[in-house]
Amino acid sequence: MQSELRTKLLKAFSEADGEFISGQKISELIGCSRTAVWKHVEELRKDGYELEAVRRQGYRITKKPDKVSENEIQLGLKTKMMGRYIHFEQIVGSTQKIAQSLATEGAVEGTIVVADQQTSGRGRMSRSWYSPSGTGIWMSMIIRPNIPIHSTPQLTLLTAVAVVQAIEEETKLKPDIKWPNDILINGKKVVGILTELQAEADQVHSVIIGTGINVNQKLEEFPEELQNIATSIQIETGIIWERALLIQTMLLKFEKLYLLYLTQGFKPIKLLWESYAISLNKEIVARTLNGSFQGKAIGINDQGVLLIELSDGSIKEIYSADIDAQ
Ligand code: BT5
Repeated sequence: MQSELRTKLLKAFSEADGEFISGQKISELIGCSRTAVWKHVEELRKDGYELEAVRRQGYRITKKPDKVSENEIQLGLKTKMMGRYIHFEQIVGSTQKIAQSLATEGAVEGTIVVADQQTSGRGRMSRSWYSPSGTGIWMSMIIRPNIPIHSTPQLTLLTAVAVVQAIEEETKLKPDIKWPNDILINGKKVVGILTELQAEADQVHSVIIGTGINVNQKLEEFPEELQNIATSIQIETGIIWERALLIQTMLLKFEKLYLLYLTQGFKPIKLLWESYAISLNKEIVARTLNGSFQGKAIGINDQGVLLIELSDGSIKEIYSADIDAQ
């Protein structure tokens, strides 16, 4: 955890939104002497921040380091709830696991766990998620919606919409969503989402939503087996992106959609999701634990379940599967 003073200092810069704040004002806001302000500014510089200091105007931050620790995520974060408590670690096994224990210990809704690197990042069905250092967003969010267990898959779809909106807004790329949890750019996977639950009877205690976003990897940096199926935002744009900024935008989009969901239900989210979905109205094969089903993907129902029209005209509901296009 960072010191309380630093949190206050970054909050002050965040509220100034790129404008100068005088040393005097900072010292009042954070309650320390002007010499102490100068010392803290120097510490920020050591951590890779670039600050401009102008006499009689004060200080402003001109560049943040591409790190994903509390400071970088907090500075400029515009949410009310999401990411207001950040648990950052440089290297972890899986952010999901840490989030699970924090949730059990009573972490507040909106808590996020972020790591620079995961050594055993997880996909669905015990698959692994490649999560190298310094290049991606490996994050788990804890939320506590008052919804029945069977509605929780909707949150995976909601998260997918939030991530697509964030990538679109920041990079101008146009990602697609492949049901249920893949986000693709030019047919290759750039994001994976893993939703896990803590529940009892039909009572959801917490939902842990893990999001892995490939941001700055180069193609040759992916393991060979992923090179044909994975991509990163940098590969698609040729530009290095600031991960913390993408996290902030994603958290803001998520928060807006989540509030919409809590007040108006899944309908508005469903419409948005459908506008980004690529697998709809196409012949697909859904590989599930109970076998494969081939047919036309005709949509999702109000629970977020995929509906496939089989060749005999019957409709099959698919709760969890891998989808291949025909
Ligand atoms: C997913 O699973 O796509 C969910 C991935 C969720 C990862 C996040 S990171 C933060 C949080 N902490 C965790 O431990 N997990 C979550 P699934 O649909 O099962 O896809 C897994 C498959 O995607 C693998 O079998 C690989 O084929 C492929 N894959 C693995 N790493 C990848 C990467 N970095 N980029 C693209 N594809 C990848």
